Amino acid sequence: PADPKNVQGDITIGFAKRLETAIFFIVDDVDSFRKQLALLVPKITTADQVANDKDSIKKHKQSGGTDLLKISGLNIAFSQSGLTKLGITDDLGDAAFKEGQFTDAQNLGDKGSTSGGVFTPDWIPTFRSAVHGIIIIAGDSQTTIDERVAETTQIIHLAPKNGSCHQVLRLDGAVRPGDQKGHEHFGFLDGISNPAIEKIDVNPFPGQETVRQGIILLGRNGDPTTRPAWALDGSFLAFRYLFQLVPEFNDFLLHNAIPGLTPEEGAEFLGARLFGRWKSGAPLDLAPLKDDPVLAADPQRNNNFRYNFPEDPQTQDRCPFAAHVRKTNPRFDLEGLNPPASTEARRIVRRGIPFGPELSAQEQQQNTTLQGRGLLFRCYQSDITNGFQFVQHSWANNTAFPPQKPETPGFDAIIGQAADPTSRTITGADPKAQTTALPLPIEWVVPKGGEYFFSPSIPALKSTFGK
Ligand code: N7H
Repeated sequence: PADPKNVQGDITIGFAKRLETAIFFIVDDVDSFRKQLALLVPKITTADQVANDKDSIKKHKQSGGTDLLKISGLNIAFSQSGLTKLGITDDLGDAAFKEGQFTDAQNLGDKGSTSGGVFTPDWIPTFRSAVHGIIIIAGDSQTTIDERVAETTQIIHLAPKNGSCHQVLRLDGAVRPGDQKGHEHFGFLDGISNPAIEKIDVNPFPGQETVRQGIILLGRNGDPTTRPAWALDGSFLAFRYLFQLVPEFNDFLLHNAIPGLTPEEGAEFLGARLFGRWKSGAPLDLAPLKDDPVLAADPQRNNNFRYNFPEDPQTQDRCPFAAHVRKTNPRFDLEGLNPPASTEARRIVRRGIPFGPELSAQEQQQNTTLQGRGLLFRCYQSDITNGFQFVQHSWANNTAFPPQKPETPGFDAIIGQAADPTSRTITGADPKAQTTALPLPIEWVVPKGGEYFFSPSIPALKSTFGK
């Protein structure tokens, strides 16, 4: 198994964070970049360190501490164009990584225009041309982030010009304020369900699937492909710059509120049906009719469900087939197939953070987004073609998934993308009218960029990347 001292900490454990900054860079001078990178490697936060940090936070809280401990994290990853620039020519064996996300955008369902047979997604300019790498800096406060950004910039000469590399974009994310902590901008609690990794997350919560290390780390047991030796204990990072149209989504919920309840309750219920969890995080499979905040807050119960209540697999009584969490992790839906299939190869570990301001009064009144907000989505896996790409393309965007159901499930209402965005529908939104296809008039999650990166192990950063 992997030594946690060798693995970058964002992958297997995930940074403790209140704020997070992503710096996208281009390498200018390969020789000096590799030298500077060698100096940065000792500063990179390993899985071992993140585990210790999280332990310290726990102990601090247990002993009554209410202030935030000063904690920070630093990780780095490279795109295929970055590897090429550095002269690293080995094929990492992942088709999606190799072609890059810009080339994959149409396949993912992103919108754009075609000219002369070439598709260009409606992304911000930075992601329409090459980005060589990403530096992720997490911290407890703006001061901590600023200090680490300054230190990193100085070590690797991340200069506007004449340096070894330069920054092309900086994106800042933050945990939302007050009682919205941990909730993303639509208001739903995120980060409840991630797979446990064998021999790393040794005490999984009930219902948490344990995957072999090679589902997340290259070269370990379960990795489907033979990789170059230096890729061992690295992981592919899929980054997506996802905007969310929050007032428009809320307006849709109110106008399509599930009947038989007050408009507010009907809207809340519809939102929960589209996600598969209530805003609190309580899963519909266990709390199908009303929210249960106690269940939501209980890690022993809030992930312990499989969509296999005796009456459930073939009805949408409890949870729509195409609810976001069911589409992206169908649990028993695949095991219950004839022949059964496994979800293991499709599991990803998610590490996102919201960006952008809270809703303004004006936006709420006008039901219109005036300021950009959304999710800096990241996930890790040993194979993007099997992981993120598959989940987005073949599950979320595929109306017939999960298969062999009495009604066509429809699109993942949250992230499913259609060639014609006005054509999306979902069945089962109203539990009393399960065959009715509810039109989803717009896509409320709008990708504006992204890239696929490879996050190398510490030994690889020392020997193959730095010098
Ligand atoms: Fe989703 N959200 O914050 O509202 N997601 N997601 N996601 N997502 C999940 O169970 C959300 C996106 C997965 O194991 C929850 O942890 C939003 C993409 C997977 O049962 C919530 C966006 C992809 C799971 C959200 C977004 C995924 C999951 C419930 C975009 C992959 C675990 C909390 C802006 C292609 C499912 C939880 C499981 C859960 C939200 C994007 C995948 C609330 C807003 C692009 C695998």
